[in-house]
Formats: sequence, C-alpha cells, structure tokens
Amino acid sequence: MGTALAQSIPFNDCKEATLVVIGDGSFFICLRELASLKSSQRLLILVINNKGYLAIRHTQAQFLERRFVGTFYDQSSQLPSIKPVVESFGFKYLPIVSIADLERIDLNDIDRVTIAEAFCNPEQPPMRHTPIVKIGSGS
Ligand SMILES: Cc1ncc(C[n+]2csc(CCOP(=O)(O)OP(=O)(O)O)c2C)c(N)n1
Repeated sequence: MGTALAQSIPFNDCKEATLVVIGDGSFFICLRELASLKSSQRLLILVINNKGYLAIRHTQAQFLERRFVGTFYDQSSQLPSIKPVVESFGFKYLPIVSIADLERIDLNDIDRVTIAEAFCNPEQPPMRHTPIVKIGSGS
C-alpha cells in the first residue's frame, strides 16, 4: 500500500512519460516519498480520490456488517486535501472531475512531475463480487 510512489523513483529520467496510479489512502501513507521524486521529470501520478480506503470499506461492509472502523469519511477519518500538499512540493496539480478531463491529458505534454486527482465515487461497488456463503447455512 503506497509503494507506487517509491517505485516511481527509478523512472526519474525516462524519455517517455510514466503513468503511476495510486489510491488516496495509499498516497498519504507514503507521502514523504514525494520528496524523493523532486528530481523526476516526466511523471504523471493519478491519485484516485474516493475518500480513502474503499477496499477496506468493502471488506467491512461485506464481512463486518457495515461496522466501519477508521475508514468512513466522517470528520474523524477524513484525509487532508491533496491540492495544497501537491503544491507545497512544487509539483503541478490537475483536478479530474470527468472522463473528458481524463481524456484531455496527453502524456506527451507531461514535462515535469504532475499529480492529477481524480474525484471518484466513494460508494463505487467492487468490479467483481464473490458471493458470501455462510458456513453451516445448509446452502
Ligand atoms: C502496507 C499495507 N498496509 C495495509 C494494507 C491493507 N490494505 C489493502 S487496500 C487498503 C486500503 C487502500 O486504500 P486506498 O489507497 O485509498 O485505495 P482504495 O481502496 O480506496 O482503492 C489497505 C489498508 C496493505 N495492502 N499494505
């Protein structure tokens, strides 16, 4: 979780732009790695903002009867805003609020570290759903 930022370091002088995709919870857990990317050039980091930890919310919904602990996006577990953090590191910030915004990005135009924040549905259902079979239910 969060290793995508550290794994981007070797791509600091690639001729072609590198696309890195990371969740917002993961982004904040490894935030200090942004300092290691200062000398990187053609890097587009796409942060999926679904108000954090969606995979864990799904687990808690499916297996823990929706008892959300440390993952629900109320005041207590809210993540900080990404834009000021990105700008404080001197990187370019791009908000993505629609598919059209995403399609407008041309990797050929990425000439320095750019962090795009894609605002996504915090209730997005999992793409694949494994049916829950209760042990001893007889079915
Ligand atoms: C170091 C580490 N800690 C905990 C986990 C367990 N884990 C798997 S996914 C996840 C949540 C990731 O949240 P986020 O980056 O916001 O991505 P999302 O689930 O919203 O797509 C966690 C805590 C992990 N994979 N690695």
